[in-house]
Amino acid sequence: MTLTTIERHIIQEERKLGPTTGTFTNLLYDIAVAAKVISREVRRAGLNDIIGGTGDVNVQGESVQKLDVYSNELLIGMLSRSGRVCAVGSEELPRPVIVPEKWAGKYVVNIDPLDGSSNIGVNASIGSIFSILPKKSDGKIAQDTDCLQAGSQQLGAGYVMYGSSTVLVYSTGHGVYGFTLDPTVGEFVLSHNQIRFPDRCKYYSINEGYSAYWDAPTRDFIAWAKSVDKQGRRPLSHRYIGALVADFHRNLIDGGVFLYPRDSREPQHTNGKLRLLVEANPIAFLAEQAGGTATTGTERILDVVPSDLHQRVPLVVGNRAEVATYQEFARKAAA
Ligand code: FDP
Repeated sequence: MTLTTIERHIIQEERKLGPTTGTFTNLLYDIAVAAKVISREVRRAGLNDIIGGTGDVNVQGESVQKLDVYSNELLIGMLSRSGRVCAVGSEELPRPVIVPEKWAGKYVVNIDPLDGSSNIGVNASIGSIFSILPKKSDGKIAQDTDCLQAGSQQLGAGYVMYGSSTVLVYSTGHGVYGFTLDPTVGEFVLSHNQIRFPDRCKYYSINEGYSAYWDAPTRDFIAWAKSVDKQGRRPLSHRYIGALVADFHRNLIDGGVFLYPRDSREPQHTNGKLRLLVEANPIAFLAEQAGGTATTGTERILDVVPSDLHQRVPLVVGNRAEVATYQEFARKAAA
């Protein structure tokens, strides 16, 4: 019996690229270790004093949860002292953490340390998201702008979902792989080899509560998703957990489209809600690697050129054919 642990898998994948220094392998492994620690805290939530808010508000104007702070500090601590990373952009911090010269490595990592924080207090699924980029600026010390790269520049991306089990899904541009944490041995073990969106799209995921604020392409798409077709492909079923990682993961495994479109709520949501660098880009990278698509409606997510660490972007991601239908509605609305 062969057990493929995440460490072994990452090394095997890196070997396919020829001789390497192993730095990238170790970086992914650092993230996996941090994920195990966060998973432990999540599993003990309720027993330890980690549920609830800190009383602070983050740069997004959202109330900061204790688990957000814990995950953010843990990931930043692990990445910035590894010698492999020169800058870390985090959803929780106004500016990137620039690693001092003696620790500075060649990779940049953007993170959403704890996604779906509104689910923490009710024991529903939450996640961590990461995006790995090359250092772009000259010199040993990174610049803030190193974090501001288009998603097409990503060398790897992934997420950890703390759900009924803890699952780590990642891609380095050669397919998507999923690992389940075996709590009895403390290892992430390969459980989902070469993940692809199934041909059949079963679900659509959107916060229907905001339908009064939707624009025409979203209204048209959701009406289409609910309509009956003769081949029996529609209506799609509706599922929405309210944590991007969990909603995306379900759609990736079972087939589906996730939407957080722009809407008319001023001022935050006129460009959607989700963050380009720490949410949309890594999720779009995984979606494309799994045979799906991710768009703003009019532009490929991975081509959006960022201008701000906390830039928001409309996101429609999932099965290729159904996302194309959304794009068609967007084209019609613009004509
Ligand atoms: P949360 O605010 O709970 O952290 O980006 C954050 C996010 O969750 C996503 O994970 C989720 O998909 C979305 O926001 C949910 O937003 P709504 O509550 O507006 O539907």
